[in-house]
Parts: sequence; C-alpha cells; structure tokens
Amino acid sequence: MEIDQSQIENHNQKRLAEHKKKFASTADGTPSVDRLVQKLKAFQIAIPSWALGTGGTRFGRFPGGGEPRNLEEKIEDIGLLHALNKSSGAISLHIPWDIPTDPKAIKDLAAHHGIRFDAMNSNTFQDQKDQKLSYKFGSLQHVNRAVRQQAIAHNLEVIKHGIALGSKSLTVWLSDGSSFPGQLNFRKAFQNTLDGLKEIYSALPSDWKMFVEYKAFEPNFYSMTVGDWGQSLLYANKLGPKAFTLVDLGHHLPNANIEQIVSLLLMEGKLGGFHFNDSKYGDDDLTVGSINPYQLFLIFNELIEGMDNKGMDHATGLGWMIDASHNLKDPLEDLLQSVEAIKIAYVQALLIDQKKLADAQVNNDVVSAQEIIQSAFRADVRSLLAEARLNAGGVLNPIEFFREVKVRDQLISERGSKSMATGL
Ligand code: PSV
Ligand code: MN
Repeated sequence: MEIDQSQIENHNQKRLAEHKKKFASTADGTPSVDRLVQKLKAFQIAIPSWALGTGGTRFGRFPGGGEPRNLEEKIEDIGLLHALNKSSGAISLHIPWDIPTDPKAIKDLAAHHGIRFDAMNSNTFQDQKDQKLSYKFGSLQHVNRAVRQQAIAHNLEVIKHGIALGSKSLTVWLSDGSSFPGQLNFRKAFQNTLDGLKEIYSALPSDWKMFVEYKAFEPNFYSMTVGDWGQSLLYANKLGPKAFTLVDLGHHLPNANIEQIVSLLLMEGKLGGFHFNDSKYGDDDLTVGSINPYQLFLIFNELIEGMDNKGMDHATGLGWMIDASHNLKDPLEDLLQSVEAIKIAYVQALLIDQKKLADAQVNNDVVSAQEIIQSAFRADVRSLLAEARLNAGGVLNPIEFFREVKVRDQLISERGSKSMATGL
C-alpha cells in the first residue's frame, strides 16, 4: 500500500494550529531553531529489513498479521515509515534473508520510495538449507579451513549483492566463540578470524567501509571471538583504514559506559556506526529510548562533541541503523517510536552549550556541568521534530496517522493474517 498525499494533508491540517502554538513556544527559548530543524531534516536512520515482522522470543512468537512476504514488501513497509516521518530513508539488508533476484527492479522500487541501501549484513550464525558445512562451532574462527572458506565466500557474495544495489558498507557480526572453558584456543580463534576478515576486507570496493560488530555474549556464553569494543578495535586496526567498529547498544555487559566507548572510538577515527535499540538486562532489542533515554542522550552528546571536533557531518559521517525486535508491538509503530527517540536524543544533545560545558570542565565546576547537560535533556523538543517532519512533507503525528488510516488492517487485507517476514 502507499499513502495518499491528501490523507497526509488532511491529518496535518487538523493539527496545524495546535502544532504552531507548541512550536512557537519551544522556538521562543531555543537559540538557532532553524538550524536545528534543518539538522533534523537531514538526519536519516536506516531500518533493518529483519525488524519488519514479529521477532518473538525463543519461547514464543505472536504475529500480528500483514508482515512483508518478500524484499519488495519490506521496502514498501519502509516506504510507509519514510512517508510518515521523512527520517527512514534507508534500509539495511541481511543476506541470505534478502537476496534480490532482480537488483535493478529492487533499486528502482527503493528509489521510488526515496530509500537508499545502507550497510549489507552477512549471516554466518545460522546454517542455511543447502549449505555444505555447518557453523555450529563457528565460522571465521573455525578449526576447519573449509568452513572458514565457506564463510569468507558468503561475505564476498554479500558484497556483490551490495554493489548491485549501491550499498557502501558491509557489517560483519560473528556469533563465533565458545560456551565452555577449554573448548577453544583463544589465540588461534582470533588469528583465524583475522585472516578471514582480511580476505573479506581485500574484496571491498575502494569506497566501501567494513563494520566489525562486537557482542559480549549470546549465542556463545563463555567467550565471544569479537566480544567487546577492544577486540573489535584490534581487528579494525589490523585490517586498515576502511575497517571500523560498530556499536550495537545491546551488546555490552551490564552498566558499561557506552558513551565513553563511543567517545574514544571516535577520537581514534574508528567508530563506524550504530545499531540502536534499548535493553534492561541483555541484548533485549527493545524500542530505542524505551528504557534508558538518558543514556541515549549522553551517547549523542559524545557523538556531537566528537564529530564536531573532527569536522564530521552529523547526517553522513557515521552509519545510523536500528537493530531491534518486536514481540508485543506492531513492528511499524515500534520503528516509528525508535526513530522518534533517536531524533529526540540527537536534538536534545544539540541543545547542550558545549562552550559553557567546556568552561565548567576546565574549572572543575561539577555542579554546573550537570546543570548544563540536564537542562538540555529535560527540554521538550517534540515540536521541533514535528516541524521538521512538516517541512519535509511528512505527518505531524506518525503514530496517530498510522492508526487513523488503519495501515495495519490494510496490510493484513493485502498480505493476509498469516504472512511471515524473514529474520530473527
Ligand atoms: C546480533 O545480535 C545482531 O545484533 C547482529 O547485528 C545481527 O546481524 C542482528 O543482530 C540480526 O538479528
Ligand atoms: Mn546488531
């Protein structure tokens, strides 16, 4: 389905007066508000192709119906999100879940919806139907050379699909590791993995980046071969200038100071991008900003300070992607909430007076530093986001619109109540 422009206008018209009032009151006390609105308009967040259906947990799955049945329908779903929020103009694909049979047609369809192809993701954490060798004991780390070669060949194939679609990056997340002490020789596992990554790296086109994603645990529970940002950074440094660390917010041990990790990776020129999500206990993959919006804001503070320090463009300097899973909510509504939360944190962090903060730091004025940071966090910036959406041709309230025009019901009537999207 596609959204009718007249429905958007109708929705906005009904809310315009109220919005203008709120925006004027926020704009009143906010310096350079036009600049903030422009920055919000430029900031796009890629949607993962695997988050458009019901993720479920290992105990159960409760699908809501109308899930996309193929890559074309996944692109259509992201087109819907983008039509509403004007901030989801990119898709991140996972191979082999999303192999394009006709890349030209897929590219045209994405362009029709104003969507580009963000990072391509390889998958050596599952065995596929016709796969010769198993990844049960790892992929690039595997003790058997033939398994390692198979995993390398898969990544090369992913790069080829990405080239055909106009993507510019490859994300490698490895589930490799061990679940029992003694199972693995750490050094050999690291070396095999590095050798494999080197082969993949050498197949990257010159204008591509490679993102090495780390994760502290799961599916392995004793060691992960790319288990934290230090290990990822080791690989990225050894690989070369096109290799970077990717930070998935759910991939840390409890209470890790992610904002400090981000700051130092940026300083080293080795931060590549993000998988945004939120969590309370582990890799919970919940809606961004639903549990800990303050942490997200603090991360954006470090990002902005660090990117400005290096003269990087906020919108294009790093890879911005969501990586979430939905069990209770409608996946599209959930993604609308996630994008909104990311942009709220971004613009709140833009409100921080960095000059004043630096002065407070130099003077060891801890109280002022906290006041400066928290007054930005406590600002209600929602009308700035709405104004940016309105300027860009989107809707004032995406979730209300989604419900008003009964998007999910329409998707169910087109695709059926039993359709199932590929992914986890
Ligand atoms: C692993 O937990 C991960 O975060 C990686 O990014 C995977 O590619 C993704 O989830 C897929 O479910
Ligand atoms: Mn991830």
